[in-house]
Amino acid sequence: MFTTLEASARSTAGGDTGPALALSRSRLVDRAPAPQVSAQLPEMSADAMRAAELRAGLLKRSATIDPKFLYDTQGCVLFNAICELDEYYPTRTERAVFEMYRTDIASHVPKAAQWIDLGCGDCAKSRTWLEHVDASRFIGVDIAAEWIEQSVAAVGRRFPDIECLAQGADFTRGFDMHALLGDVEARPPLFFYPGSSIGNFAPDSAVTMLESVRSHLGSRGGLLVCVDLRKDPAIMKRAYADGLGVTAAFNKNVLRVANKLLGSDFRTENFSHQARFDEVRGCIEMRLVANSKQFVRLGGEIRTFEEGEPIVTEHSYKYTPEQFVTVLQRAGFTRHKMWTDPQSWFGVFLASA
Ligand code: AVI
Repeated sequence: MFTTLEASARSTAGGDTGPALALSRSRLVDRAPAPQVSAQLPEMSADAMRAAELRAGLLKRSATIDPKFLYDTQGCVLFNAICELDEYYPTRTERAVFEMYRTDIASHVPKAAQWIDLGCGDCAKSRTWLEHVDASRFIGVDIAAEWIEQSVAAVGRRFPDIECLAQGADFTRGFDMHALLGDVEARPPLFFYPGSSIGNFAPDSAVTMLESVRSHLGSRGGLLVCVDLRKDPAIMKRAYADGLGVTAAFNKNVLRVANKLLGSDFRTENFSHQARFDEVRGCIEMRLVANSKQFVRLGGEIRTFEEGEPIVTEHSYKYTPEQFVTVLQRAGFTRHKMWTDPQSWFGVFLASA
């Protein structure tokens, strides 16, 4: 859902975990048409909606926490630390593929592109691309609306000839950017979705999300999406169960997020981090498992967790190249090209309609 507020307007959610409701411009030469508001503003506050969603997941028979709750300020710091770990190969492998093939990949990006970074964060990855492609516009999209205003503004200072926009949005819920993008034949959109975050959607949801991207492309637009490829399960598993326990801290931090949002009384020391590779579904499943029987206060209710009972916090799907091409085809993409590293651990796909 994209919801638009004007330049200095802010989300009432506050903090970096709230569904983002802000649009700001760091450098906007012409006034862009306002993006369509695809849903009514909720009557509940953003925090109340998030709390309701979190609580509902925890009260299910098989408890779940949506992975977006992993990323409060502390969670973002821990995730950045994960990206530096030896065991967590995706970040450095993606970087290696980009470095190896940047010129070739850039040569396929249409001229005067609108470069749209989905989940832009500090915009560091996009910056390196903007030096190599002919972009007329940069749109940084992220749920952390307030944070990206600064990072998109910095892109504007570095690339003064590129019109820069920060768009706060939870694009994982579907989005409509048609009005914002304007004439996509004159300025073809290039959606950039790095970091293998597409793997955090189940395959059917990935198709839905990519269909939405595809509907914005016009005849010359494209999608540059990065995918963690299937490999030895031991290597994949180690990436989510590192020796220093950084991923465990990242996972357990979500219980602190719950305590803050719900006023619950989870004790992080009473849950253990677990990561396992599900061969059938082809994904890493990350969970928090109760070390002993737990009684947790959730608002007016007590949720009992039996010893060994898991709370599933994240799935990270790993694809073979053929499986991911099928996802692209189901989303309506007809052409694609893939670049990979020498071990074929990580795939960078450029796809178009
Ligand atoms: C953000 N996402 C692509 C990461 C992944 O690998 O699924 C999140 C993560 N979870 C644990 N480690 C990293």
